Amino acid sequence: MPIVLEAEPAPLAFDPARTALIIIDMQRDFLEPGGFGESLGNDVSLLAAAVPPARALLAAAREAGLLVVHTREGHEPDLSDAPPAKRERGAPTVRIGEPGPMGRILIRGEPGHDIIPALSPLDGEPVIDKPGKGAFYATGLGDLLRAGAVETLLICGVTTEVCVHTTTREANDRGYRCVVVGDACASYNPAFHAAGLAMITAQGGIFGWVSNASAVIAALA
Ligand code: C5J
Repeated sequence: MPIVLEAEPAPLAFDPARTALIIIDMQRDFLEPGGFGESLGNDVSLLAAAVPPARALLAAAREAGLLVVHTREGHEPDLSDAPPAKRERGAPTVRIGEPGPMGRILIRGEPGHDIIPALSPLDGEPVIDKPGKGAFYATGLGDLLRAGAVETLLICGVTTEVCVHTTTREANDRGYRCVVVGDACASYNPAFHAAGLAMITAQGGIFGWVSNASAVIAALA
């Protein structure tokens, strides 16, 4: 049965049985000191604001029986899936694959690659490991969503203008209705966060909708 969600630029009717919550890259490497995010010169404390709304959203999605999918950005220990263009870019204090206080930066299996404890996946919830910014590139996410006959995605996580945006754009082009849950997303740059959300709803919702955790929780109740 469709339910109606308050969203911008317009309310959206969706069927919870055909909806997935996708939580993007809420990893220690992005949210905690000593990881990939900090190596790039960012103040990682700016991402903390997204955690309570994302946690509430996750609890409501589980309660409503939605498919919950977690993603993690990271690479194989031999870096075979980390293109030189990504590894060599910029002037980080430590590069992808080098050792840091939470293990090798952005490498699967290292402590920094883990999802933060507040949003830990439950047994059985799919965790998509992705080498890129988008969650569809070089992953099984498309097959997983097709198998669940999913039509609508509720998307949150970090960072708004990078992996959340890339995934939303990929999903939009694949025909999904995408709702970005704004207060459950964050950026190291608040202006980019605001602009990232505004870009989604501009032009009548050029590639999706934006809502907030309370509105989604109310709609699912
Ligand atoms: C970045 C991400 N910002 N998860 N990754 O490199 O947004």
